[in-house]
Amino acid sequence: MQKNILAIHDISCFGKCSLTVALPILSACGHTTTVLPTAVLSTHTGGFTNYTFNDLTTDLLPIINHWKSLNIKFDAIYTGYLGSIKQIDMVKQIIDTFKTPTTQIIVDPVMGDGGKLYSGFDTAFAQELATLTKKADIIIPNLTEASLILNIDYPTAPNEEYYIDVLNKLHIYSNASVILTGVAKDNLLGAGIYDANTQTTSFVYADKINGFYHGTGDVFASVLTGSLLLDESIISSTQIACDITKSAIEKTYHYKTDQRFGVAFEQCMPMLMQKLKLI
Ligand code: PXL
Repeated sequence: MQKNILAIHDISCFGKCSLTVALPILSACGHTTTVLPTAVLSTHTGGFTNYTFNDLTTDLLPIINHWKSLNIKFDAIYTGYLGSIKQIDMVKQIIDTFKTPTTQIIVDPVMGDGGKLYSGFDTAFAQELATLTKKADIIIPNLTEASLILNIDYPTAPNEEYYIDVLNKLHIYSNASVILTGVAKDNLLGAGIYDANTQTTSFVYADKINGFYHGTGDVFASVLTGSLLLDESIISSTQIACDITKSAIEKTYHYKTDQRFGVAFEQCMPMLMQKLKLI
């Protein structure tokens, strides 16, 4: 039986992030994806100027009211970039409306990277988005988002002890399982995992590839979601997400494209399907 995943993110028309990444990746995993676009932008906000931004907040309730009349059910709700504080509140209502005992709530609290908030967001937005993690079964923050959620300084030289402390604190705050991305160790880059079901902490890594590209967080979170919904374990899903993200960065690094244009994740879809034993 195909799983139906509700993906709530923006559409950045150019630049490969959010829905233009989530939809093809979840499809490659064999899932049905229902989309709820939060905003339409000409590009994402990372490094571009003069981008258009059309907020779709007023469309959200009519769309979900139509779905309610059709009795549509979701196996997972996967949220990413939200455009305003008002939308965060609406997404909480949408989760309350559609969550069944088997619906997995996966929240990527998209608000910043490299120690800085993304363009257009302020600390009031960050504080409100932090509270959305309390509705989640699984959260996928990077270190910047973790610092904002916990209201702590962005670390200069974090070590494993630091990551374990942050994972524990994020779990205590949200009550969710936590996948902390951007965890570095020697020449490796990966993620820390706090599994709320087993109450255990683990780390998975892939080789670190030089270069910073936009949209890698969305590739990671979408692969993770697609894999979890195929009943892969949290550790195996996180390892697959690390491997696919690393491989997409590696391909892009060789192409020498503008870092704002996103990663060549499309070319890693056969590898993803192999890892998930779909082909
Ligand atoms: O990749 C996260 C993301 C999603 N959507 C928009 C963004 C960003 C990051 O910059 O600007 C519009």
